Amino acid sequence: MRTTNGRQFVASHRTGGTILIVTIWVVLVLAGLALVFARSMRVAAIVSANQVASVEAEWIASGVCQYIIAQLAAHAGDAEALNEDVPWEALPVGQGYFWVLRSNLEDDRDFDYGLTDEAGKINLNSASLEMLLKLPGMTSELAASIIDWRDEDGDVTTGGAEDEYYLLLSEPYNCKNAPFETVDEILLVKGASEELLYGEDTNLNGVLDDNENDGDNSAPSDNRNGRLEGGFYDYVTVYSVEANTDSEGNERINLNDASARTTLQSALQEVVKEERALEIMNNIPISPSYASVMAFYYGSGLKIEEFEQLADRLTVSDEQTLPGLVNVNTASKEVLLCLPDLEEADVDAMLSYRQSNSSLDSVAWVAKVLDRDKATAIGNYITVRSFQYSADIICLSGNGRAYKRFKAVFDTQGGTPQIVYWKSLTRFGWPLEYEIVEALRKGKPITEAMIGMR
Ligand SMILES: [Ca+2]
Ligand SMILES: [Ca+2]
Ligand SMILES: [Ca+2]
Ligand SMILES: [Ca+2]
Repeated sequence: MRTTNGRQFVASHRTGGTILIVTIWVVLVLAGLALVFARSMRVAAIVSANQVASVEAEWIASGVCQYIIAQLAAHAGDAEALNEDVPWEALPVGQGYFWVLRSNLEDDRDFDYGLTDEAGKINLNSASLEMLLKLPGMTSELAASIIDWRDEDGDVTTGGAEDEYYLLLSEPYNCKNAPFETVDEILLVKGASEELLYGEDTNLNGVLDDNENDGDNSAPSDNRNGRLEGGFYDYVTVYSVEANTDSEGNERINLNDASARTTLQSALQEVVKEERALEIMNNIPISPSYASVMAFYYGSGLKIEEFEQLADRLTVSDEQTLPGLVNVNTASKEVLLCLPDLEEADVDAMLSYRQSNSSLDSVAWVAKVLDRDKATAIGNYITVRSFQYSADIICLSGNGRAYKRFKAVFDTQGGTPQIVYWKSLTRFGWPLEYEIVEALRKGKPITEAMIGMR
């Protein structure tokens, strides 16, 4: 019995031990599961918080569009006021913030904010081969291929490409043989690459970031020379176009239309005495064929003060719209250098004249700065008006957890500004100071120092 009892005791003792071990395991497994659930709930909570932040950033973007449309409507055609009178950085929307970033073409250490005037750029659809070739970083292969891409025919420009080239690619497609509809489309053209388009500025912020100045230590590969060699992305557009009317929307006088002679004479008489008007009319051939309004100025013997008052009302074309004219009041140095025959000294003279003179409301001022040959050479490529503006919109949620970045293009022709292009740029990364994101995540405010100079 004793033995049995002893055995029973040992057996029940063993059973108790087994139960205890099983219980411990169950508790351990349950505790583990609880931990796993807690963790996944925490992750889910973070994920949904991030999703909320992401949606918030998305909503800020639609608010920004309304802001831009309102500003464009309030400052119609006045690129200067849009830049100087309107704030574009760290503007609060709800809990979050937005910026409208633009490349600072004069200083690769500092950010610049505001809308970008598309008329201050070279239009891929109307620029000549010579003009394209003068873009920073452009190759002769790509320039020729741009011409072939947009022209209707299948004749290959030297170095260019038509169907024969594109149809032999591993993923073949046709040569477009029609105008560019977006700037990104250029990446389909022979000889084009993101390296040529964006240069060292791979996050498209116009600023030399650490990884853009460390050689091959981190992407992109760069020349580590302390300067940002960007591509030609900031200098090209496909959007610039204006109606061939004067600033008040009236039809212009076509100088090459012999039947418009009487209208021209009356227009002259509004500016000068009748006698002087007749004197000028005598200098105009019966069948005129002026290459540009600028050529008319030099051929007619008008004084520059007289021409200034008339230039906006004149044209040499019977086209309804004039695509791709470069706004000489807003274009960057690099863009002005692409205009026919212009050299650095000419462009510097234009920039300094532009800086010290306001209300340049016709292209006549160019004739005060350039000699006759040069002013005539660029005469048909220039304007002083802008109707299309692009915006690089950065939206950040109030808690700093999510941001969105978009490129948008607005067209103000015909009154209410319209969005004609919208694309996410979020993949290019957070382009501003990282301190901004860190501050918001800690619930601290954004300071001036984070927005301005690096
Ligand atoms: Ca073609
Ligand atoms: Ca950069
Ligand atoms: Ca690098
Ligand atoms: Ca560099």
